[in-house]
Amino acid sequence: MSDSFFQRIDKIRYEGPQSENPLAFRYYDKDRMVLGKKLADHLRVAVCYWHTFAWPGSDIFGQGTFDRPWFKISNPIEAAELKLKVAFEFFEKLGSPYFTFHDRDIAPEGATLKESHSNLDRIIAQAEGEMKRTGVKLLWGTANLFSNPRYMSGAATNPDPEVFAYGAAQVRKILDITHKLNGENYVLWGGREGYETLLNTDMKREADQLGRFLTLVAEHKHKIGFKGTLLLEPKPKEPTKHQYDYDTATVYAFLQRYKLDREYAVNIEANHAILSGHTFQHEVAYAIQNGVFGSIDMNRGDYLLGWDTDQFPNDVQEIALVMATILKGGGFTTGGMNFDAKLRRQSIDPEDLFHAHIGGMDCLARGLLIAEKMISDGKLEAVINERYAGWKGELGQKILSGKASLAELSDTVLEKGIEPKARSGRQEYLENLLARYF
Ligand code: XUL
Ligand code: CO
Repeated sequence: MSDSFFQRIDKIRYEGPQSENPLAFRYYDKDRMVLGKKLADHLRVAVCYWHTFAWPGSDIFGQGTFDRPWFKISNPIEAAELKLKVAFEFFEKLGSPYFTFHDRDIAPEGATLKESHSNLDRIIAQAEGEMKRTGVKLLWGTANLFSNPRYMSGAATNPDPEVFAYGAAQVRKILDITHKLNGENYVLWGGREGYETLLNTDMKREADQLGRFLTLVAEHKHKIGFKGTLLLEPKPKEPTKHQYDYDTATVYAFLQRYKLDREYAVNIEANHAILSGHTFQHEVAYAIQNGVFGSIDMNRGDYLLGWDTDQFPNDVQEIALVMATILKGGGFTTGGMNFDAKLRRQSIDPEDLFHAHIGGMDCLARGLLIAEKMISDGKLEAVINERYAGWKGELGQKILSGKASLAELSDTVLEKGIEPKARSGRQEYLENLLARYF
């Protein structure tokens, strides 16, 4: 492929931590066995289409900075075809087992929905060929229900039912396509399902509309026999001032209220977690403990900025804690680690896309290997077990099993003269213990 976009780059290989080669993996050793499973099968890495190939490097103050040949082609179908070729060249050279896309990233929107559908059919036929040729699989598909002006007041939560129906038509099409491509999940992110002001918003009505929409999607999933997982992606704000899918706890309560908690799991994004005032690990742990953990949108935010900067992850300690939480929860089933991450707009060279993903994959691999050590030696776990040990005793069991009333507990405390002794939470000891793994 001498005329290829990434012609200066060969297939990225694992060379080990000593390597000085910036275009090699130092930790992502895909076949290495970790707790009985290959490293790559733990991480299930995906490259996203939108930031990597569709975004031109623009921001609210400036135009695109990336010089990509497909941005210069005036025929949008031809541009999509070139973009597809380059995307698969990238997945292949990087060695990412999965990719993810929105309908409008992969094929251009037409003048009518019919035209948009036929554009998709044409490009998806080629994507199928590329997937077969390379063995790269689809982690999830999704619909863009937020860019077109018709969605400015939301899709499912729009005051106009015609917009709801249009969004439903878009989701039906891309869910069918995701099924056809053997996608392992389908994602719904409520891009503009929220509000700017309650002066013009009936929040209760909008929640019912969203519940209806998600029910229709679940029904369609079963009708077509799609076996993948439906995922909702929480985010507290941006683009709207208040998004309804605020965080995992909010989404879980919503799902229960509309009897959808068995139909949907969550796709947790690291940057969205911190925007909602939680740590990334908190969101993952909350989802696991409630049985709705699905997948990860892997990136990082900037603690000084209040918006979604979508940077590539580089904090090994954070990833190790998250990986340990995921491993203890049983690991991914259909989910994986999708890099919903983008270059900085000054990183204009094709190589920068590789540096970003190589660094991200190495960070995940390193975090996984550290999590393996944490879990295998069990030192952190032992402190937690010891801290709650009282609940295994007679009193603890009596309380938990519901066998003691409030009055009986009161009598017990008074009769036995119970005066609890405070015990240290040992946070600094534990932080020092944690530091030893790095
Ligand atoms: C936006 C975001 C989306 C979803 C898919 O913040 O994360 O790209 O992941 O629509
Ligand atoms: Co995301």
